[in-house]
Amino acid sequence: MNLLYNGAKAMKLLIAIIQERDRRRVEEALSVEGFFFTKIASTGGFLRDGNVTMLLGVESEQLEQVLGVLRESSEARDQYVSLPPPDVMPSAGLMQAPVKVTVGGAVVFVMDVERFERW
Ligand code: 2BA
Repeated sequence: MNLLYNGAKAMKLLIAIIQERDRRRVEEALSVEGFFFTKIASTGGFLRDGNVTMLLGVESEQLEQVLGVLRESSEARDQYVSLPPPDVMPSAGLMQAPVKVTVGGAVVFVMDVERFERW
């Protein structure tokens, strides 16, 4: 990898939300490919499960490569959730059927980086 700092090359910032179960595989794959990343422990607002949010600064020309690494190392899964949560609506019914939701893969936001400094 040839990451030039201090605004020498156009960069993208990815915010990638990864399922906790894929975390290790994603980290290893990114490291093998030489990508820098920062992990933030996070929680999905809907399922309230732990996930991990990664910040990745990459050269613009590496965007498809890093997306490919994320795609190959994380997988979508079905999870079941009871709606509404019993603590929110205790009288909603005793035997409410769980609802199936498909959780990524990864959820990735890609942004242009106006300027990058490192010292
Ligand atoms: P959660 O909020 O726990 O959502 C888990 C999964 O539940 C979502 O999978 C989606 O399939 C479903 N889901 C979420 N909100 C829903 C709703 N209001 N109604 C019906 N189904 C809903 P993903 O879309 O793969 O999202 C995985 C995780 O990525 C989310 O966990 C959340 O932490 C994050 N995320 C997804 N979209 C986001 C967004 N637009 N902004 C910020 N974070 C997002």
